[in-house]
Amino acid sequence: MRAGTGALSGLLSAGAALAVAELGAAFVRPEAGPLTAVGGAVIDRTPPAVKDWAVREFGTDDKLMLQAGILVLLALIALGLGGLALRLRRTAMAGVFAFGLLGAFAARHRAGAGYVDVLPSLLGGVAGAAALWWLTRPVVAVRARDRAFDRRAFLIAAGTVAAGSVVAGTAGRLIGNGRRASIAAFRNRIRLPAPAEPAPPLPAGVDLRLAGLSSFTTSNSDFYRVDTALVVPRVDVENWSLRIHGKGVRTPLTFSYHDLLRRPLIERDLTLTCVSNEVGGPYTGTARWLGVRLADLLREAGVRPPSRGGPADQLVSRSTDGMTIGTPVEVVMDGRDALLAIGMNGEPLPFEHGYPVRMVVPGLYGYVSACKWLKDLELTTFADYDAYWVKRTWSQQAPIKTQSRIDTPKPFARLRIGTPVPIAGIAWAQHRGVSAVEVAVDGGPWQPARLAEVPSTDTWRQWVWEWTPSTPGSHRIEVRATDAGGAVQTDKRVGTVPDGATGRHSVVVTVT
Ligand SMILES: Nc1nc2c(c(=O)[nH]1)N[C@H]1C(S)=C(S)[C@@H](COP(=O)(O)O)O[C@H]1N2
Ligand SMILES: [Mo]
Repeated sequence: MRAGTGALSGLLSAGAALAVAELGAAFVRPEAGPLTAVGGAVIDRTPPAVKDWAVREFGTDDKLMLQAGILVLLALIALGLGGLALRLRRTAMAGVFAFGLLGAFAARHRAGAGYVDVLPSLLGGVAGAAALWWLTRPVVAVRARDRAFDRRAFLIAAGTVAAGSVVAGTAGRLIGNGRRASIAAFRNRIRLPAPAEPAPPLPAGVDLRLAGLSSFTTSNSDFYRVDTALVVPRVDVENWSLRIHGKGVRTPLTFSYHDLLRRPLIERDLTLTCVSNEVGGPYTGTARWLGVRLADLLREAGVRPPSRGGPADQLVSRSTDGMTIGTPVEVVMDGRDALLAIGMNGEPLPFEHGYPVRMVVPGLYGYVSACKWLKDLELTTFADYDAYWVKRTWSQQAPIKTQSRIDTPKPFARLRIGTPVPIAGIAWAQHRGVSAVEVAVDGGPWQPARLAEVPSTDTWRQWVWEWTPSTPGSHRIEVRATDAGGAVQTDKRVGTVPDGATGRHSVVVTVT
């Protein structure tokens, strides 16, 4: 009975603390909520190998798992503090408040946080401690005055705290959702201008249209998502601007969203790939991006590339959620289609993919080029500054490595002897281009695959090779690509850290 009272008091107090804090965060900003702030701090401190494992194991649900983990841990601690409160009430109250302090500390150290960001967690801590004080009153009264336990008083306190938490939590949700909905409504009303330079029409043969083969263009809903954001930022463009400044900038520039929309826009089909993609993995996609040529903006700001005497060799992009990404200035200004993208497959960037503005640079992995929710571009040097992932053991420079993937047949597919089947997939070596793909069965001779058309060297390329199985049993099908420079994709297996996986994808099938 007593233990139950303590446990329930602990849980209810923790619930009250969280609910009040989340209500406060609805007024301050979503990132100031303790769950988001602490979760973000955990993500930033997670060793790359563990992060890689989580992305692999849980995919896009990795963040959900993290928050569930934090909640379970909090519940366990709350149970402990509730028990403690029966004997050491003040200590337990201080314990609850300490968690408020922890949340406040995490919130204060999030990117872009101000002093107000500590308020939600502090208020939550006070509310939690007060709830614990009230809930444990009947128990304390028993000890102090040798009276029977006042069950009625406890139930009233418990009911009130629970109801209050639900009201506060719901109000926080509603306010937050209202703000998110109004930003979504704004995004829905945006009419993207026609491009000054439309994408070259896709050649008729870009898509082999085979069952099981990735389509040439990836829809926005199918496009992979990799980022550290616990809540997908919903940027209010009326309070947003993009700044260009730093070393070697003659004229610092600031653009509003509308400034960018008014500029000449170019449209390009580009393939984006994540460095965390394992051999054969899913973290790559191709979209038609609409945006401003980044090199034009840099030239307007007076930036020169290092090869023409510019003092800055690194362009650091910063997002509204505190991500930093470092890209070689030389690459951005070498004439390739490096974009500040505002459109993706005919619509404003989806929130998940960086609305209102993101970078896309053909030929580089996303973590060194593709900053989403962009708000700041700073010219600096690689010697002076390490961006987010570089501080976490990834390489400063990371051009795309040549890769190929078998999309069909799937592993362990059953094939019929004597019946031809298409072996098909995609290969990529952005900005160099793919010039050949070959397939080998059971380590036999390499057979040339037929390549689909491509609009440029900046996209992946579909390929197909027809195979007629002639012997029953298990067979291993392997693929390799050759880039336009004639370099054959290596079979040497390396992991994703520090600059991208290598090795060859293969699929084992059963022939009967
Ligand atoms: N703000 C922000 N931008 C980011 C990231 C991030 O974590 N935060 N991740 C980068 C990485 S690692 C990749 S691979 C691409 C993925 O872009 P996508 O989610 O639109 O596919 O975004 C890049 N831009
Ligand atoms: Mo990535």
